[in-house]
Amino acid sequence: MSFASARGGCAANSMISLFGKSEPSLLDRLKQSVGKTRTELAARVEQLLTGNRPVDPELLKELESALLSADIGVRTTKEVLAALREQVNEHKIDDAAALKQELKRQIMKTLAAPALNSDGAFSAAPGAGAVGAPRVLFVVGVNGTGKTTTIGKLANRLKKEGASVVLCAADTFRAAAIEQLEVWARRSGVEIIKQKSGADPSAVIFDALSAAQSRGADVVIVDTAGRLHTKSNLMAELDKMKRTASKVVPGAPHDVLLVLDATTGQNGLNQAREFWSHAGVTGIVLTKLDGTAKGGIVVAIVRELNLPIRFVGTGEQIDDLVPFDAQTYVNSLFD
Ligand SMILES: Nc1nc2c(ncn2[C@@H]2O[C@H](COP(=O)(O)OP(=O)(O)OP(=O)(O)O)[C@@H](O)[C@H]2O)c(=O)[nH]1
Ligand SMILES: [Mg+2]
Repeated sequence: MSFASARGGCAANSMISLFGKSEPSLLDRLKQSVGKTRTELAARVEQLLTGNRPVDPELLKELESALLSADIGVRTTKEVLAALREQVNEHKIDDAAALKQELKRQIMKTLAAPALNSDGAFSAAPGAGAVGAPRVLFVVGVNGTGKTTTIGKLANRLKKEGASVVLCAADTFRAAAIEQLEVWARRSGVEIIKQKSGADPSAVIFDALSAAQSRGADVVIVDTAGRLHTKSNLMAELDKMKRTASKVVPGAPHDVLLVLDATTGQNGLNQAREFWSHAGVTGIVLTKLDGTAKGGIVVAIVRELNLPIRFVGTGEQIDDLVPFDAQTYVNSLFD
């Protein structure tokens, strides 16, 4: 069966495995990428929980400050601590090992929430677009978070899984943005649709989706210009781009991935909030996790925005993109 006749089905399979939880070697890399956070957070927790210290209010207070400093977020930290205090008071936890187990369980519970959420707006289940139409993925975020790099990595993964991918160069604003995407298209061996720098991004999207549609492509990934979440005219532009996409491919975009730079910590939360309300973000890619001790932001994003983390960027190379897995993340932080 050719790709053309398999499209829809092929895209669905690719996306499912992309968003799935396989690839043990990649999971190991997730562990590696949270190394700095682990050193910061787990070392402090470890210090607190060894040496037969009694599990008392003072210890819980210190644990609270360790969680806050890893950017797990005020709200999540409060909730986790309240749950721990309750269990301590009820004498269900009386030693450090039990406390650590419960801490992991509570964080895991928070991270698992969006996956369990039946609200379609948030669960963003990776189904395919209509059979016969390409699945359309928008990649959005503020300047320099790693959007284009992530697109290159993602295109490479999808291509390897047998999908035919078209990249859409809808960042017509930043100098050399189109050339940068072209380099990634060449590296991963996928097609790119572009216009001149300065062109209307919606016009490029129209072209790219029409071309992808007529060529029977499985997936179109749209690179968008970096924009500040506080600039309402730029957020409105995103909306126009989405409307254009849906005119060519009904239901598009099927996914809107927000790329957040993990090193920006809590500011990422504000960005995510604005992009969610203006651009209908369906999932997060958290980049540069390799460069931060604030990897706890993962928990804050999921808890406060109820958005799933789809991928984690673990470096600048083409293979440095790991499907996010909550259990592995928690284990890698504390084990
Ligand atoms: N360490 C590390 N660096 C990354 C990662 N992802 C992207 N980068 C780097 O971040 C820088 C910016 O990446 P781009 O992909 O150009 O970011 P962008 O969001 O497309 O930028 P604009 O289009 O200008 O808004 C580059 O130097 C990338 O190599 C990652 O996961 N880890
Ligand atoms: Mg870019």
